Amino acid sequence: MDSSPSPPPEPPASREGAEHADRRTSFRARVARQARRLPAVPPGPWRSPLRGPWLTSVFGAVLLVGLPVLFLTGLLSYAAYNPDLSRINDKTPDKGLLGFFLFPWPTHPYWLYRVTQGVHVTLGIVLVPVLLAKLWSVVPKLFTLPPVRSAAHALERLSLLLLVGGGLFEFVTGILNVQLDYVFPGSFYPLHFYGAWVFSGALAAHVALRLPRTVRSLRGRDLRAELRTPTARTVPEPADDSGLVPAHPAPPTMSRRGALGLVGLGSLVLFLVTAGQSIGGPLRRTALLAPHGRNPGSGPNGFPINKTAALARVRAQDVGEGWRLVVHSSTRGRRVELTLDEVRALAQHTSALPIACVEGWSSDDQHWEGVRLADLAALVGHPSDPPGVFVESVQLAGSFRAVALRDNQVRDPRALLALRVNGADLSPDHGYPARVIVPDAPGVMNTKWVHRLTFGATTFPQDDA
Ligand SMILES: Nc1nc2c(c(=O)[nH]1)N[C@H]1C(S)=C(S)[C@@H](COP(=O)(O)O)O[C@H]1N2
Ligand SMILES: [Mo]
Repeated sequence: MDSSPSPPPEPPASREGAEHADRRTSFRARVARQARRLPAVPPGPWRSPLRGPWLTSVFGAVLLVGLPVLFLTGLLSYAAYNPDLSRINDKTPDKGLLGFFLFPWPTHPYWLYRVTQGVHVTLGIVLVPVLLAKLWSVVPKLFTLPPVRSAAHALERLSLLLLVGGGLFEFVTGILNVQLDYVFPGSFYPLHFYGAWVFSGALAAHVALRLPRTVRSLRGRDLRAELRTPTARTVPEPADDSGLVPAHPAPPTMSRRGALGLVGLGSLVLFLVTAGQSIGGPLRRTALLAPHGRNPGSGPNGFPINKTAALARVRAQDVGEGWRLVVHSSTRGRRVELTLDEVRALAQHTSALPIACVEGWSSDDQHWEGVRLADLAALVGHPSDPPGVFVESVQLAGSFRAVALRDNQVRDPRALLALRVNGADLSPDHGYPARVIVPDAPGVMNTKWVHRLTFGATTFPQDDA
């Protein structure tokens, strides 16, 4: 290696001057200058010349916008389950004070949950490359030695552990749940919910500590100039105390433009192969990553199916000739039992509503036809202002076989016990002979293979206290 030291360049007079100097200085001269300024340390494993506070701050700024949206849409998804209504709906019974934000989920606009949960899942997937890039950019800090230097340092390390661990945990549990279809049946909700609070707490602390520095780093370099800088002119960021800029940088194999482009392209590709499952229409075919959304078949029942009748172990004899709808009022003490023909003889109404699953996929609006929940309430003594209803399916086991609906959901004239969809009987997989469909409710509230409705109850009538 040629090691004749070149004289250090003139100190630049202004920031613009510094940038010009940056661009003129050759990589080797820059490395030599940096090496002289820093204490002699062995090269170490983290030598990418791209690492530095600016690059980290760019990824950080994207996450700073995206993560709060993920957190808020996630909390909305919890509220949409109406967990305060019934322990049957409540997937996080030990949440205590963390349930402070819950509110009765509205039925207007009917597409709200479709949008909030579509955003939650799509954004979560799209942010994965940014999260990984951010972790890559700070990886030297994650492995500093000695691991703990003082009490304050220990606290900082602990908060980093919660931040990095919490972030990875949230992304991994969320994606596994979407991709593998309820891998943690009941337990996903508490895991993801408590994880979100831990992660968001650590994130808030991290942002409070780092925001000023992030803003300074972002101001210190011009993004547009960076996007014009090719690999050949890519030099390390100025050495500082951030611990990110390598003391002994390796020659660049990629520009910052290239790194940002790679991450952006990764996110774009993930967006393109995911978003179709929530946007629907012809774009549904593009949702290559969507477990349910992509190929829903054709015909009136050609929209995505979450659990088939076989998977839910629905027995043929329970949805055949012998099927009866039991409608009951726990407060009026009235009970009627109807055959399918008798349900068909009640006033039939239509409403156009989507199925919007917590997993992020949703169907386009389907044309449902059936009996209003409010009319069924009237049948058992609630002619006006009906209470909520407890809905049970013929399914013998599984966490989605029963659900409690609120009074606002029962009272909405678009809320139906549907018998038909798009002009045909429900298919066995979509809940034949009867299913609930409620505007703006998460998919899970739209119980299929319904056989009993208990107005005024919020749990199984037998074990009502
Ligand atoms: N009885 C019963 N109803 C159910 C389910 C179930 O597993 N069992 N799955 C729910 C979930 S999670 C969703 S997203 C919707 C999906 O309805 P679809 O399969 O007709 O699209 O049904 C809901 N109704
Ligand atoms: Mo669902």
